Amino acid sequence: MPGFPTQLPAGTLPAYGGGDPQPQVTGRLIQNSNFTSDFKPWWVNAGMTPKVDGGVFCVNAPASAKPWDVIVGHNSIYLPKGKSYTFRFRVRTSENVNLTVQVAPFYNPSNTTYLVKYPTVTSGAWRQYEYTFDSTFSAEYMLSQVQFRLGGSTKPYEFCMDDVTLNGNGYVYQANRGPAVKVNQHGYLPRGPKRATLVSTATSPQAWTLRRVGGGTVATGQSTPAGFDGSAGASVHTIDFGSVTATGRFELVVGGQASPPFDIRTDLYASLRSDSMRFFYPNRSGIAIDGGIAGAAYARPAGHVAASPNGGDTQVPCQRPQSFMNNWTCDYTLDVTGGWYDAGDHGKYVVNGGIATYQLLSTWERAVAVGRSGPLGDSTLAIPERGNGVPDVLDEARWNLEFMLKMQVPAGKPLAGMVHHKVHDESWTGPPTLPHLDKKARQLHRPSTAATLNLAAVAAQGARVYAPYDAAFASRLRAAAERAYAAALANPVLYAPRADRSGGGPYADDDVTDEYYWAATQLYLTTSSGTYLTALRANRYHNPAVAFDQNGFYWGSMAALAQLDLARYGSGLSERGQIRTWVQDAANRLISFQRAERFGQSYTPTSGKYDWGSNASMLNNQVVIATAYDLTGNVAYADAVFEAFDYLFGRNALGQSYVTGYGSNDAKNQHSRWYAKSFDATLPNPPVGSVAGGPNSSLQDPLAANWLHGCAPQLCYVDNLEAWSVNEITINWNSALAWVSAFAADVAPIR
Ligand SMILES: [Ca+2]
Ligand SMILES: [Ca+2]
Ligand SMILES: [Ca+2]
Repeated sequence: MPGFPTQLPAGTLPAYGGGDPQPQVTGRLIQNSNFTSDFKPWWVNAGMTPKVDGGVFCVNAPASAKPWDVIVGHNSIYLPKGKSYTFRFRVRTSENVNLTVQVAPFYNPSNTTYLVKYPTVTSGAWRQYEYTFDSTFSAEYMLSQVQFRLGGSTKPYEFCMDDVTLNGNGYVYQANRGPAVKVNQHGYLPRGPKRATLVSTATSPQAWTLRRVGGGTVATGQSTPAGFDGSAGASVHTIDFGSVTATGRFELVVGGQASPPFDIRTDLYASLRSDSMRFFYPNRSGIAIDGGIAGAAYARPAGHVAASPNGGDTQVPCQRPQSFMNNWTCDYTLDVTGGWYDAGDHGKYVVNGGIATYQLLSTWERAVAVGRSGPLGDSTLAIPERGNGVPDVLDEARWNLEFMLKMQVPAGKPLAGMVHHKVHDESWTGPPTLPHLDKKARQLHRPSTAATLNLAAVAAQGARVYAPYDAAFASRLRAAAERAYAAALANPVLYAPRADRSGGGPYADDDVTDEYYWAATQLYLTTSSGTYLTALRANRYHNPAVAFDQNGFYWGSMAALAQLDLARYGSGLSERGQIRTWVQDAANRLISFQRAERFGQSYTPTSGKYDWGSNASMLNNQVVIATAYDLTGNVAYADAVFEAFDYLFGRNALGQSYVTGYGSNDAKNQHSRWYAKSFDATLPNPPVGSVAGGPNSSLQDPLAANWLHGCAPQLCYVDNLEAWSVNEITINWNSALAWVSAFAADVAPIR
């Protein structure tokens, strides 16, 4: 075997915390019963403002027609089936009123209730109530909600409550982690690395057998005890069966327990190269999705076009003045139809659209550079632009690049040349909501320096990539890129506020030095202009060991991508040799951590906590390592990329494959308003090839916070649509999967 990279730094792992999840249910079905300081997580409608005073929750309920016109509610209550509950509370009202009190499913199209009572409350004094009910549904658990319906009173009145408790058993989630032998459920390459991880407290080596599914033994060996793994919260052994080169379908057996089956074959990644791009077409905005192309289950009318309930994205006004952005607004509307929906909602964001578009273009640019562009050419993807003479990956990327161009502020207007940060609904919708049924008003958000530099970078890259296919488009892109870059220089610190999060994520980024580096790099690579060369050389990221971060690059941290492209394509740079060394050093460092990890993961977060989208961080680290392979031909880098796929395809503490349609226990209930089969059986799961964000130690959604509290990093995941902080899908994560899959498909046959 050719040599491993030499002089690896020591791969010291961080102190991973946590262990088995400890569901936070006992006594906490109502998370705020006493109102000692705050009213959250209770919510209200009808424009009311709750106040907590003297340990009591109060609101002024307006006069209204129907009980449900005025509601005080509490979400995120997970009830198991077949249990008994007692609901107690005290209320005081300033008028005699009839209340409706109910416990019901959160998603409740048929108006089911487990408890519904209509107490008549006499004004003035505190009244105590107590009701019992049973959870009589057939599902294993139900996400439920408590409501006090205060509407239907002819007079406005004050409603106060306290000591609100719901006693009974909460739902206790227990993951089925599958067999103790964790393998890459998709498969291994005949000549690639082949390792598995055994979860076991045994201190001595354990005998393993590799056998053909339905056949005989192919190899045997002994595991290597590897100690306690903090990322998994468990003691583990590693198993190396790399000497096996036989092809077929196999299982690995330890102590009589068989792993999930897996393949050993060379063409493992050929289908993933195109499947990983299936996510984009059904996520397009502004075009009807053709079931004959995307698959019948994905057919839907065009979203956010003129015929849409909210008028779509044809004439979108600016956000109404908000204090957190100095009351900025504008006097124009823009047609910002098209583009991709960012994730499982209907928002369209320039910064994560930017990295996603860039990564698709980069997939193509790399393939051309290494002489393997054929499998990404025309008529290779399931998109409407098959057969138009243009490589399909460029057709798909153009759908979003055209949208990004539309987000640029027109000439003659304030901040002309800058780019609006995002467009989305004024408040959040809930799942399921298909794009063409979205009723909420759309708004353009204030331009940002980050979004402007994203357009500069991606349009500059596009100008060289599209030039052989559409010279007019290429020159339009170059002009937009130069105009954006100049506008960013004139408005260098216009940051997106963190508070701008109603109806869409803020995508805040207060360091745009890396975006300047990326934009100057792309403009230089396209134009060869000394102006951009001087700018990129002056950037603080143009130095050893600062552009790369072991946590992985992402939409807010782009310096690594600039340096990878300078290493590949910066042939005019006198320092290109040094830059290539910087890339290799970054890859070597990642590999040193990967070898210290016990599940093959190319992700070792400095904090010891897995981030939101940890799988994408892992994939983006694979991009760095893959680039080192392209620069050097050292097969150790290719093998590190392949081994990192082990983790993503099931060699992890949960035995979970994170790519839909790949592996026997694959993620398929990712958070989405239209790939929402678990909410509505007539809707599909996400397309084959969709990667879930994956374990996230911070558990920001209510389901994950309830079910997974205390989890070791790898255990902070559940394949549930409601668990959006661990199970999202996004364009900028699937673009990473697409890039690495194309690399793997190219390199696997020559490994
Ligand atoms: Ca109280
Ligand atoms: Ca095409
Ligand atoms: Ca940044």
